[in-house]
Amino acid sequence: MQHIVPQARHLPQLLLVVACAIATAPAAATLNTLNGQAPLVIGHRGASGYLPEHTLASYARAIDQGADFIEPDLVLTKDGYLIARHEPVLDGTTDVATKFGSDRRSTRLLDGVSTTAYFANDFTLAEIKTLRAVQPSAARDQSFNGQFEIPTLDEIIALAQSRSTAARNVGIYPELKHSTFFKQESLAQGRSATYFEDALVSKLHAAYGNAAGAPVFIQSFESANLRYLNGQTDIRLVQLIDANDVNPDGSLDLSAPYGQPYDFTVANDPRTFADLLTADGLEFINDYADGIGPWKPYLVKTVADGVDRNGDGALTLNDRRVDGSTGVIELAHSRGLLVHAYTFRNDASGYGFADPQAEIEYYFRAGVDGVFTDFPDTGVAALNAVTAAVPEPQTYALMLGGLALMGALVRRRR
Ligand SMILES: [Ca+2]
Ligand SMILES: [Ca+2]
Repeated sequence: MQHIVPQARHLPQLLLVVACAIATAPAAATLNTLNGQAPLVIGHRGASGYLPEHTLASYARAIDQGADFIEPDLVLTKDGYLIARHEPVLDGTTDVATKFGSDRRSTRLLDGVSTTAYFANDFTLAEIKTLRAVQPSAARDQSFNGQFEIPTLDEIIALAQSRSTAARNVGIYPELKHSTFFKQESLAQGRSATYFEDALVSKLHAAYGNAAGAPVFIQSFESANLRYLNGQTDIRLVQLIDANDVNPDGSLDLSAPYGQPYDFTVANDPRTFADLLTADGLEFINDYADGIGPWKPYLVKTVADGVDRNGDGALTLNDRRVDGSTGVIELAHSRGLLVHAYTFRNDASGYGFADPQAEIEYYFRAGVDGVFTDFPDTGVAALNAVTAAVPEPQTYALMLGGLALMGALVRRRR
């Protein structure tokens, strides 16, 4: 007769198996995120390492690869539509120069820098829809150039919602680009000073409702626009934190225009982005935002100490010595702020890491709540590697159940 329950004579072996399983099980709850949940993989400009950035194809690829959020950068057209481009400047990421004459270029001050270019805000949406995206990085795949339109926010929301299921929400993480610039442009066109922000909130509330639980984060490098939005919406807000460069000793280079929010520059507020990551700065942010989005060298200190760590005969940023957390993640978490770090790329410097997946795993273990990456598949692989080390609660339940069964059989034997 076959026994479903183990026979008593097998007890010593079974007890040994259970004991070994428990002894080899990794330590529980090693995630150091704010809320203990798995960190987010944010598809930066979509899966922009693979396809031209800020196209529906790029966002769809990010979703295919398992990204939790897709990240559109937003700018305004002349006729007031929100479209996805990293900059109001169209030159680098579209074929605009092949379709419109140079008479359509203009010179404007963009965050204090005189810039001559094709500006999105000089073109109607109908004109922009005649453009096609191109891959701005010469080192990346150019074979998709000319295939994809410039998407509107409406189209991006429709994509994210159509790809969401009961089991998986695909969120959007829109960035307001250059709010001070668009404030001036809107006023010049007879619109309200907050037309840009109001247009975004109106679209988001229509699509998701006015709810902190919406699968949406609004992000900006500026601060005044986020403080304004805090009074307009319950949707979560993230203060981005920039710098110009990282110094050999690991400190940040805060040269203009990347050293402080541009609205601070206009308002003669002397605080730098680094100041915003002190205890006082994080208290300030905590008054209006739900999280911070710092450039990654703010979170993990790396030092250029002249050692060729990967032995390839060249000294690169990847060789920098990794000195661990700067304390910013811990300080932000102590204030209840999420930390989403940018940008992780397979084909660019890892600042102390030659292996891009190992770099993301390091940041996940350090406790970041999300990463912006051009290669969402690498982010998902890193997430799987880190969370695989944390046993599921069911595993423990099975182990405890097994032990209880053993105990009962031992008692019956007596
Ligand atoms: Ca962005
Ligand atoms: Ca090297």
